[in-house]
Amino acid sequence: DLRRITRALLSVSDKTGLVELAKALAALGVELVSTGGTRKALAEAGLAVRDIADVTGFPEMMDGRLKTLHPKVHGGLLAIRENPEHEAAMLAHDIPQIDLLVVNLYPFEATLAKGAPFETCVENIDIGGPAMIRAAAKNHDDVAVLVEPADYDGFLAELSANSGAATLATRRRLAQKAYARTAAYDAAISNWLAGALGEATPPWRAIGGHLSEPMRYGENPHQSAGFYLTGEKRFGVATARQAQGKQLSYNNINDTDAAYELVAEFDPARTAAVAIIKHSNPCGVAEGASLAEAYRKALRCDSVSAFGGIVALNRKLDAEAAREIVKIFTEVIIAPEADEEAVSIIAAKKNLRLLLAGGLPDPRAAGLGFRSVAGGFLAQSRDNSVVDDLTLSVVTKRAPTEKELADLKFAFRVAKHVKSNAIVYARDLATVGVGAGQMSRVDSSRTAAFKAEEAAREAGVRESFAVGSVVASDAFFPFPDGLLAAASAGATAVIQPGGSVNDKDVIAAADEAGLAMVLTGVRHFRH
Ligand code: 93A
Repeated sequence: DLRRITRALLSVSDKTGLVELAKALAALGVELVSTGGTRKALAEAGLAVRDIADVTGFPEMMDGRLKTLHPKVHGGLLAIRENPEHEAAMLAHDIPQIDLLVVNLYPFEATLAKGAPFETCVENIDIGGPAMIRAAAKNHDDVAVLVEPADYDGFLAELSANSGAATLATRRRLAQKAYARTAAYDAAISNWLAGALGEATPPWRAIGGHLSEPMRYGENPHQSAGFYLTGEKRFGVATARQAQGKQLSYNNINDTDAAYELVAEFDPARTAAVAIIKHSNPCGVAEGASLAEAYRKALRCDSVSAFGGIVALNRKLDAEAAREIVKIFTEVIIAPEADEEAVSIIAAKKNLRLLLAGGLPDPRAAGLGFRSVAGGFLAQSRDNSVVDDLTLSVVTKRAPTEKELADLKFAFRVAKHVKSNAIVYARDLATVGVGAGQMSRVDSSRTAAFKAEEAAREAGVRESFAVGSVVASDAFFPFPDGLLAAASAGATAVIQPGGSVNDKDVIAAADEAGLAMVLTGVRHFRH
């Protein structure tokens, strides 16, 4: 299934990596053919390159609208190599075989983003480029197509490994990518025109989205799945660079996102923070003087569940933290960056995936979230409320101490990222018990208190970690029972949205139990 590349047609707007690619191709004995601007760039670099006009026998015309739209070009891309009839047609009409197409399109999206006038946007609609891309991709049995400079190096590596030939697997993968590109390109043009016509673009259309990678399966092996990118300007799992490890699964991506969005709530300029996630819920979150300290504190919350978890860090991964993390089995690590020593420590664990996101997603950013329902889907704006921006009102006789207040804010920050009903016990800027996803808030309180006892037992400490803790609830306590469960577990202060018709009773119960309670006025349901 190998196809040797003998002739390449290069026609690119984005000339990144072009000369390097062309030099490597020329060194492999590949003949280069190009359109005007691309040919000029290659000739200036001293490469021998044939003008496309020389192939078609037609000059470029109509402001470049006609460059490659010609049977000699499309014949060279579409002809089936081992088909006698196709071969005869090529001979009869002097059609040159093209084995590799390198195209990236007129920058329509970038022109639009710059706010260019209507006519300029129209002129930046590429016709010849997508036509060639689609032709080459259709004929991937014989032809390889590159639509993005990021793919040049990998492709060249394959050619050198196979004495100038590309494998069918690669040609097919590139074909899939090629159609994803032309589909996204046309979607951008159609959305823009819809907008110009005054038609409201539905939010999911405005976001667009193109397939980044087909996945081996979905949440379960009998489900198929794909990972789509929206092009939103956010640092996260979708745009992170994978420094090592095998392909991420559907569940890995979901959990890594949960982990990174959570840890991004902690400003790296203020503190180091670590979140450990299992099944999209945190089983440990902590702040610390260093990432290593934060990790140790987070791990203490539920070291059993942390096994096989996802670890997210809000600062550059350093060697000290890396050494702590590799002590137990972890699926994925995600951080903004990593230093060299940390990378080499992680490298010793072949299967551990390391993702470097380049930055943290802004928790205050606008954006959309989706959920499918039978026959449709729901869209809503992101929950971008951050506890630091809220006015916290003390409603009990006793106000929280400074230490309690710091822990309360910490706990509420975490509760936002726990499946409802969410109850989070925190002490010394670390979670000590998390109750997630229960149908009753009292059950979540009990679960969290139980987890705090377990954590203490694991650590060989007699007294539950809930003693001297604070507690956060993602939504109001409808009755005093949930609150009293927390008090009897040993919590001394409470943070919750408030707003129940029974607030008076709940506050009275808090006063009676000597609790300090603050209300946020904002709810963080997450179902
Ligand atoms: O105006 S086009 O739609 N007509 C064409 O026939 C054509 N052929 C290639 N645009 C066309 N292209 C595009 O020109 C390519 O997709 C590429 O983006 C660009 C490269 O032009 P140059 O080599 O002159 O810089």
